[in-house]
Amino acid sequence: AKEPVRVLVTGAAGQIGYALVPMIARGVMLGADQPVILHMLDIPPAAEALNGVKMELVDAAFPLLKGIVASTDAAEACKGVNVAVMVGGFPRKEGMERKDVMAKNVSIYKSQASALEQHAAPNCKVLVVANPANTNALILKEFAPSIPEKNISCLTRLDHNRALGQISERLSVQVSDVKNVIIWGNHSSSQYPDVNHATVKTPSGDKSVRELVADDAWLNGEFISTVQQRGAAIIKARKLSSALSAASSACDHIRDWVLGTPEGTWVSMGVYSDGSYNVPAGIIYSFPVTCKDGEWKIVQGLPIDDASRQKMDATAAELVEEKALAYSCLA
Ligand code: NAX
Repeated sequence: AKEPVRVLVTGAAGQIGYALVPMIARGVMLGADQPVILHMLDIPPAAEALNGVKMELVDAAFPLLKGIVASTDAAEACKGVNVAVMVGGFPRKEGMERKDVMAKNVSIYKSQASALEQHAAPNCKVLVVANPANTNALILKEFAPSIPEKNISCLTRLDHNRALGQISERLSVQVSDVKNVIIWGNHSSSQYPDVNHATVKTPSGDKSVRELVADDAWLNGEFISTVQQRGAAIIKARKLSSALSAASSACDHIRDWVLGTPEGTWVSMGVYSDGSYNVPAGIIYSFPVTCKDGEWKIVQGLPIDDASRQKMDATAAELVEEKALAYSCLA
């Protein structure tokens, strides 16, 4: 039998946490034959709610779930974790300045970086979900210097999956037959959902999404804005932000990272930029990646047209500015 993998979920008493922990306990993240021990962290005001989630996990009698650690102490929660999904953070509240929200999250991610660095298992893989996701991941990287930068990522897979969903709806094809969209940049409305390399599987082979849709105005306009604004549309409809789709996409992100992407398929991950595609180095930027043996690699050599270049640069500029804002909060 396989050794259990320890998976940390921070903000586990929140909305996404509530959707995510049962998925992990059912094997959606790491596979149906992989036992897990769930580590859940939240803050003291949420301790009682966290205990309620723990009770429900016990009640659900998940065969793969070999243990539960529920704690409001970061050191205890991080002990020996192999995978860390960072969902906890400080949300923007009405009337708050961007800088104030940034300052709160910078301080959370700085201290949780240290907790992970000191207590997580060697080679722990980290996924930051909490917003501002790219910049929280960058702060985590900066303050956990002994965690290799390749082990720190942020979630743009939800945006990637939203793009697949829109193409599938538009063409009335199975979402599983659509692949190789790209989310470039920030997990914010400046992101660039790129379909220029995306394809659909058809009986006569893979066909380009651009050719099949045959409506550049839609692909360059409404498609992009729908994906960029989808989070706001969900809030408007549900009066709550995306949770089940965020949780499911977080599972997709970790599963593909650990178990590998299928041959010929890439996914989008926010990773530490090495300057590929002339994206500034030193920011966490979403790129197309393939994964093998637990490691991601940026897909190289894709042709980039002028319109794409501009959008990729604009979202990079926003991340450079967020980085400066985050650093100003540290000063
Ligand atoms: P909730 O407010 O329901 O839950 C957040 C939880 O985090 C709460 O239980 C809170 O007590 C806890 N928390 C706060 N500070 C903490 C700390 N220092 N340590 C541990 N836990 C802490 O928010 P939810 O809807 O679950 O969203 C969580 C985060 O995901 C938000 O930042 C949200 O903006 C972000 N999202 C990111 C997405 C992405 O694709 N990257 C999409 C969905 C979501 O909007």
